[in-house]
This record gives sequence, C-alpha cells and structure tokens, in this order.
Amino acid sequence: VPATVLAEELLARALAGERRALARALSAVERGGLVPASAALLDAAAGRAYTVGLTGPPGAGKSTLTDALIAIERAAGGRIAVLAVDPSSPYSGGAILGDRVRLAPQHLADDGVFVRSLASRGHLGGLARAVPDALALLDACGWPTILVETVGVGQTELAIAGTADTTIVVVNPGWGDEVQANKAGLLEVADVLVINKSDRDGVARTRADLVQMLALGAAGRAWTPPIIDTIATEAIGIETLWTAVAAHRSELEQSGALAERRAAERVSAGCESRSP
Ligand SMILES: Nc1nc2c(ncn2[C@@H]2O[C@H](COP(=O)(O)OP(=O)(O)O)[C@@H](O)[C@H]2O)c(=O)[nH]1
Ligand SMILES: [Mg+2]
Repeated sequence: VPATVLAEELLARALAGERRALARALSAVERGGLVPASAALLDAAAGRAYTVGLTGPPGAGKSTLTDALIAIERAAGGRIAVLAVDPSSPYSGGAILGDRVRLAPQHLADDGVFVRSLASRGHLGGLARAVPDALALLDACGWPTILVETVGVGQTELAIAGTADTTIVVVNPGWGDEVQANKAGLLEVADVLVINKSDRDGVARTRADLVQMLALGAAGRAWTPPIIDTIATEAIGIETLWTAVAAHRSELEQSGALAERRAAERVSAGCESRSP
C-alpha cells in the first residue's frame, strides 16, 4: 500500500472518531509529518480547538497538574486531549511509564480523554515540526480542548509552549538558581503563572519575585498574567487555575486576538504544507 493511500485511509478513520486510527496517525506525524494531501484535509477540518500549554522546569508538577485539570474538565462535561512533549513524561499509548506520576486510571478508560506523548528522538527540531501537525490532527478529530505539556528549558521548548492559545508557566516556591537564566524567557511566554507545591516554604517570596519581574515587562501588555498557588497532588487551586485560563480565553476572544491568531495559523499552514 502506498504511503499516501495509507495516510489518507488512516486519516479518514481518525476523522470518523476511531481512536486507534488517531493514535496511528499521530505516530505517522511523529515519524516525519503528513503528506500534503493530508495536511490540506486537516486544515479544512481544524481551527476549533483551544490549546493550553503547560511549561516549566522538570519536576515542577506539570504532569500532576495535567491530571488534575483533566478531572476538572471532565467533571464539567468537556472532552479533553493531552499532548505531552516531555521525553520524561509518563504517558505512552495509554500506558503509564515510570512511577513519578500516575494518570488516574479512570482517565485512561475514559472516552472523553485522549492522552499521547510525542518522543523527541533526540532532536527537538523534529518535535518543533511534529507538534503543530499533531495539534492540527487532534483538532480536526474533534478534540475541543488540548493540553500541551512541555519542559520549559531551552529555546525550542519555550517556542513550542508559546504557540498555545493560553500558556501556563509552572514554577515552585524558591525556584532554583538553575532556572535563573531562563526566568525571563519563561515569563515572556506566560499568560497564567502557577506556583505549584505551595505546600512548601517560600511562596510569598516567589510571588514577590514574580510580581517584580512581571512589572518590568508590563508596559504595553493588555493582559497581566495572574499568579495562582496550587498543590497539584491535593488538587488545591485547580479550579482557580482553570478559571484563570477561561478568563484569558475570554480576553483573547473579546479583543479579537484569537480570531487574528487563527487567521495567521491558516496562512502559515497553507504556506508550509500545501507547497509541492
Ligand atoms: N509536595 C508537592 N509535591 C508535588 C506537587 N505537585 C507535584 N508534586 C510532586 O512532584 C514530582 C514531580 O511532578 P511531575 O508532575 O512529574 O512534574 P513535571 O516534571 O513538571 O511533569 C512528583 O513526585 C509529584 O508527586 C505539589 O503541589 N506538592
Ligand atoms: Mg511531566
């Protein structure tokens, strides 16, 4: 079977709602992208999903927060997909790898949740290409909300995180000197800031630090990122966090920024994937 035919058949099945076909199509994306015909099909179907990025240093609690956010969205009746672009993330094909975080078993058996890891295969350039295709695929397959978890170290990861409609930056109390150099980059992509592990000492100082850094870049900003304390392991602060994401979304919708964003995405998708 020619690769193109396989891709088109897979895509048709994925678009019809078949989860296994979606998983296989994502594997194809991971291996090197979609054929142009598929990309055009996706463009036609995509553009409705809302993407929420979660980024921050390794161990900050992104996966734990993801799990808690899934629970909230499901409780509200929403369907939600997760794309983990963290090579150390514990999700793979519906199975959980490693013991650091458990995606609650009820989420793995839930038709309204789709979780997938993208492996970096050692180079992030490939990921930077695969992520937009993977998002377009999930979007076209009707997932209305997509969480994207990325490690917030390095330019490429931050660039990926920055493409989400709303980007949540997760830090911990007394965030270490090791992220010092990266603080400015992280704050630049942040629409919502989270101080997770707020069961630990140093929350007030970290908050003061963030407020001060935000003030430095405040000029001309239409939106001031709220700072939210969470304890992801105890599901504390998660409602407040999700409400802040919704508020940012409203702001993007009301200002017309979201519509502009979608139009720009369509233009760049057309240039990248439709040229022969
Ligand atoms: N004390 C405390 N530990 C947490 C909290 N959130 C996550 N953790 C723990 O921190 C570790 C790293 O969490 P994980 O979600 O894998 O971080 P990620 O690398 O950012 O995805 C795990 O052992 C979690 O159980 C929290 O709010 N408080
Ligand atoms: Mg993780």
